[in-house]
Amino acid sequence: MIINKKYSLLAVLLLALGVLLAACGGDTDEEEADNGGEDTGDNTEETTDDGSGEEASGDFEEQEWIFITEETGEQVQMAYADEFAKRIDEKSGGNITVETYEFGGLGSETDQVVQLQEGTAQLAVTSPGFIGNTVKESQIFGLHFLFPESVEETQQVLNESEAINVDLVEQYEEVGLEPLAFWTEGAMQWTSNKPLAAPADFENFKMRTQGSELQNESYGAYGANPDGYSWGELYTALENGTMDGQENPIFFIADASFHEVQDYMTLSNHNNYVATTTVNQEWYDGLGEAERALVDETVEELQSWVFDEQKRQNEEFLSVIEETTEIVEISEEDREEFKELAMPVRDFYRENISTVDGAILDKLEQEIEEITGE
Ligand code: 6CS
Repeated sequence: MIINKKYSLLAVLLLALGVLLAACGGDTDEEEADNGGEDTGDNTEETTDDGSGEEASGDFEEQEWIFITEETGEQVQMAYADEFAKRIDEKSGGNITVETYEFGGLGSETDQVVQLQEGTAQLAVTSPGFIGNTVKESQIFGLHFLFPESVEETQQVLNESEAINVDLVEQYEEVGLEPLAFWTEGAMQWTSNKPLAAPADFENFKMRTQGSELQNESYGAYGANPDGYSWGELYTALENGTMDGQENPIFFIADASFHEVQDYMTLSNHNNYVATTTVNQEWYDGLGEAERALVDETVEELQSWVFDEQKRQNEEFLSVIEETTEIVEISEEDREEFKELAMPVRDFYRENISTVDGAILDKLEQEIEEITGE
């Protein structure tokens, strides 16, 4: 290798010039340390130890990572993946290329989970509704009125919760996946072909979900007929009446144009859309220390970046929806009724979904209480 040749040359020079070099104060060890390890070709930890990542430039072997998402264009997950790719490119001096794939580029949302497990893709943004059959416990994010109504507080819970960042993470690890960060894409709202303001409005309502058992149970509790659908087919399903309505954050409703084929949007804030930066565990564990530090550092930086990005997109897109779609508000009384109907679904989760007898939910409920003070 070029690097070894360089060292050999240096060694010959040192031997030949020994005393002269010492007299000149030439200390090769010191010089090597002074240049921050540059050009050693060795992925040593010190390259990213200062957290800047900048010194790491040129120290990484050339490689390409595949990052898949469930979204397209500039939607939040894609914006996240592209920003991740940009930062990794900069920090690795162009040696690490992250190839980002939109929804559909490598199959359906559930195909993507398999690809991540098999290592065809190294990184992905996954959603509990689609990964819920693989990591049962992740369905916890499908519970309505569990997380705080405030998106800021929800993100705080996602950042700080031990139930999520330790106990739930272990569940992913059991199936060869490593979740690196949980983040919100914003509060979810209902869109519909008739006003949805009270639980009674859901009677026999054909509600689209991502298909997890818990999501279906949550809408069943209001009297709806829920059914799982890929979002790629959802516009047509809403247009032709196969489905009556769906839930999503505002940016996604507008960008996927669901509002064009729905007459109403209820500001329900019944749940947050939680996305997870997930990687193939074997790949992650096999990374050199410097590369792993680069990934960790970048994921960490992106937590506040993506919070601002989802906020911006959700705020901007609200006015687009308002142009064509009637906005429905829920009264305090009706909201309480929704909450009451949603409570028994927590026991359904404990008894039928959880593989740890609801222990993660028990802990999470306590942590949420501590953060919100309610
Ligand atoms: O509703 C869905 O299926 C999609 N919603 C969002 C916010 N992201 C991707 C997901 O597939």
